[in-house]
Amino acid sequence: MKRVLLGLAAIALAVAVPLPATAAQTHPGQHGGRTPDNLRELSHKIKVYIGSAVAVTPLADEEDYRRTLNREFTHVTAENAMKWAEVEPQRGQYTWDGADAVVRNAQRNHQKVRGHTLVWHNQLPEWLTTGVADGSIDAAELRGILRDHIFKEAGRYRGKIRAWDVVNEVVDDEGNLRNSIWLEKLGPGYIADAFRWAHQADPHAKLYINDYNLEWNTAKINQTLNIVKDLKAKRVPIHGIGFQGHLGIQYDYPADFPTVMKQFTDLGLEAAITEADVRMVLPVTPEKLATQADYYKRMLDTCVDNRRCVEYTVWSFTDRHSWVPGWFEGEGAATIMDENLAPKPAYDALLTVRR
Ligand code: 9MR
Repeated sequence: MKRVLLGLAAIALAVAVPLPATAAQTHPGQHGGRTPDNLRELSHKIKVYIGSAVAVTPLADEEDYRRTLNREFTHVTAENAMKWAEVEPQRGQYTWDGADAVVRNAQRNHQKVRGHTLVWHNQLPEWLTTGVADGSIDAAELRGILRDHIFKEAGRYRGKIRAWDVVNEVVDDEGNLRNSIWLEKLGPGYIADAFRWAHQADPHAKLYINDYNLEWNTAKINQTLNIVKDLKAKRVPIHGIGFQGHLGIQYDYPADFPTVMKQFTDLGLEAAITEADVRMVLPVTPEKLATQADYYKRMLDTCVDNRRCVEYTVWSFTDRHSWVPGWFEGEGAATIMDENLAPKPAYDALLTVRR
């Protein structure tokens, strides 16, 4: 039905005949208003950016993937293309092609961009981790390397990135600062340094701290709140809190999430759900898809109900390209569209969300 309507709309536009109002009002929404035809329309209606992670290869090679991405979303995040190992695989040799392609496609399609990510413990280039491990890169040099990296990358995309994940996953599940080369060699001050450098490199970008399990893990929540308070007390430029939103229906929905989000936004931060997906133990059943739809919708409700939550990004929009099956044995089907890009119940549930 939706596709028929879209087809009709395209024909109507082509011959410059306005669609009769009734044709657009065939799906009454739950609060009486018309249900949006797609996520882009929803995004405008609820005034929350709706984003997706983008993978570079399908963006280049798969016409239907590209078309769906550009029709449905008002925000994008490069799933891997902006990570350090991708952009500087050999020391001093930069490969921006993938990241550039994501940004260029976004600009052409009026999508905002989340930069992901400047400082992380994963997907670091081999030359860097090896150099630190064998001692050929000492702490002073490492600090300079991190600074250069942030200035290079955030500087390259200056003015083109709405928000940067400056630091990603810097707290572990026990609530300690994560043990990484950054903490070990540079001490906890690397976090403030990273935000200051990113701000100098791109003064208008919103600068985020981003993490997983932050929707519910109390130890992680408290440590992250402390980091934010400490940075704010030191007048370090931090503007946003990113909740990755990687959920699974075999676990209870994190019902405290709205309260947790408020704890952060009460500190003056804006909020985003940055990597939403909802995995399940296979096989797929209608009941599991219904639960998944409910989890996706509740996350978006949480964002819409908090005035400071500005973005809801899914970590890929199709089961054809999702990190989940490769990481969790026997699990999958975590996204809002199936392998053929057919909308799943989760997609339809998102369209019913209202402010
Ligand atoms: O989806 C990404 C996958 O393709 C990569 O192999 C993986 C490598 O660590 O990273 C995945 O994305 C992660 C994101 O960058 C940070 N939060 C967790 C995401 C899922 O692992």
